[in-house]
Amino acid sequence: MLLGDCFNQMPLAWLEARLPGADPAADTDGDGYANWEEYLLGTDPADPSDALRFTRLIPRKDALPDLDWAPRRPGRVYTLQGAPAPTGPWATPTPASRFFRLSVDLPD
Ligand SMILES: [Ca+2]
Repeated sequence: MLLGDCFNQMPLAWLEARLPGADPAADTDGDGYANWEEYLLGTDPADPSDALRFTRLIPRKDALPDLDWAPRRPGRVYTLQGAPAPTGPWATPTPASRFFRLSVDLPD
Protein backbone atom coordinates (compact mmCIF):
# COMPACT_ATOMS: atom_id res chain seq x y z
CA MET A 1 0.00 0.00 0.00
CA LEU A 2 1.29 3.41 -0.95
CA LEU A 3 1.26 5.63 2.11
CA GLY A 4 3.02 8.99 1.84
CA ASP A 5 6.57 8.33 0.75
CA CYS A 6 6.43 4.63 1.65
CA PHE A 7 5.09 1.45 0.06
CA ASN A 8 4.38 -1.37 2.55
CA GLN A 9 6.88 0.19 5.00
CA MET A 10 9.54 0.58 2.28
CA PRO A 11 10.70 4.19 1.84
CA LEU A 12 10.35 4.98 -1.88
CA ALA A 13 13.71 6.77 -1.67
CA TRP A 14 15.38 3.47 -0.71
CA LEU A 15 14.23 1.83 -3.94
CA GLU A 16 14.88 4.91 -6.05
CA ALA A 17 18.51 4.94 -4.85
CA ARG A 18 18.98 1.33 -5.95
CA LEU A 19 16.66 0.87 -8.93
CA PRO A 20 15.51 4.24 -10.29
CA GLY A 21 11.97 4.05 -11.62
CA ALA A 22 11.37 0.48 -10.42
CA ASP A 23 7.91 -0.63 -9.34
CA PRO A 24 7.86 -1.29 -5.57
CA ALA A 25 5.58 -4.30 -6.14
CA ALA A 26 7.74 -5.81 -8.89
CA ASP A 27 10.33 -8.54 -8.43
CA THR A 28 12.98 -6.77 -10.46
CA ASP A 29 15.77 -9.30 -9.92
CA GLY A 30 13.49 -12.33 -10.27
CA ASP A 31 14.43 -13.92 -6.95
CA GLY A 32 10.85 -14.41 -5.79
CA TYR A 33 10.65 -11.31 -3.60
CA ALA A 34 9.02 -8.00 -4.49
CA ASN A 35 11.22 -4.94 -4.18
CA TRP A 36 9.39 -3.78 -1.03
CA GLU A 37 9.94 -7.21 0.53
CA GLU A 38 13.67 -6.96 -0.19
CA TYR A 39 13.70 -3.80 1.91
CA LEU A 40 12.15 -5.61 4.87
CA LEU A 41 14.50 -8.57 4.41
CA GLY A 42 17.57 -6.35 4.09
CA THR A 43 18.46 -7.92 0.74
CA ASP A 44 19.52 -6.32 -2.54
CA PRO A 45 16.59 -5.85 -4.95
CA ALA A 46 19.03 -5.90 -7.88
CA ASP A 47 20.86 -9.11 -6.95
CA PRO A 48 19.02 -12.42 -7.45
CA SER A 49 21.64 -14.27 -5.39
CA ASP A 50 20.81 -12.08 -2.37
CA ALA A 51 17.50 -13.60 -1.30
CA LEU A 52 16.21 -15.21 1.88
CA ARG A 53 16.24 -19.01 1.60
CA PHE A 54 16.09 -21.99 3.92
CA THR A 55 19.63 -23.33 3.79
CA ARG A 56 19.22 -26.47 5.86
CA LEU A 57 16.30 -28.71 6.80
CA ILE A 58 17.31 -32.04 8.26
CA PRO A 59 14.54 -34.06 9.96
CA ARG A 60 15.35 -35.57 13.36
CA LYS A 61 13.39 -38.28 15.12
CA ASP A 62 11.22 -36.94 17.98
CA ALA A 63 12.88 -33.53 17.86
CA LEU A 64 12.76 -30.30 15.97
CA PRO A 65 14.55 -30.51 12.63
CA ASP A 66 17.97 -29.03 12.15
CA LEU A 67 16.87 -25.96 10.22
CA ASP A 68 18.55 -22.74 9.19
CA TRP A 69 18.15 -19.86 6.76
CA ALA A 70 20.22 -17.08 5.26
CA PRO A 71 20.92 -14.30 5.06
CA ARG A 72 20.23 -12.99 8.56
CA ARG A 73 20.43 -9.24 8.52
CA PRO A 74 20.83 -6.88 11.49
CA GLY A 75 17.68 -5.28 12.85
CA ARG A 76 15.35 -7.99 11.55
CA VAL A 77 13.23 -10.16 13.84
CA TYR A 78 12.83 -13.68 12.45
CA THR A 79 9.92 -15.80 13.67
CA LEU A 80 9.77 -19.46 12.71
CA GLN A 81 6.47 -21.30 12.76
CA GLY A 82 5.59 -24.92 12.15
CA ALA A 83 2.45 -26.82 11.18
CA PRO A 84 1.38 -30.41 10.59
CA ALA A 85 0.00 -29.48 7.15
CA PRO A 86 0.58 -26.68 4.65
CA THR A 87 -2.80 -25.23 5.60
CA GLY A 88 -1.82 -24.99 9.29
CA PRO A 89 -2.56 -24.43 12.04
CA TRP A 90 0.68 -22.42 12.35
CA ALA A 91 2.32 -22.13 15.75
CA THR A 92 5.67 -22.46 17.50
CA PRO A 93 7.37 -25.48 15.88
CA THR A 94 7.13 -28.85 17.62
CA PRO A 95 8.62 -32.25 16.75
CA ALA A 96 5.30 -32.98 15.00
CA SER A 97 5.72 -30.02 12.66
CA ARG A 98 6.13 -31.05 9.04
CA PHE A 99 5.91 -27.65 7.35
CA PHE A 100 7.73 -24.47 8.29
CA ARG A 101 7.44 -20.82 7.49
CA LEU A 102 9.42 -17.81 8.49
CA SER A 103 8.21 -14.27 9.01
CA VAL A 104 10.57 -11.33 9.03
CA ASP A 105 9.77 -8.07 10.75
CA LEU A 106 11.66 -4.83 10.77
CA PRO A 107 10.70 -3.14 14.05
CA ASP A 108 10.50 0.64 14.10
CA1 LIG B 1 17.47 -9.96 -4.31
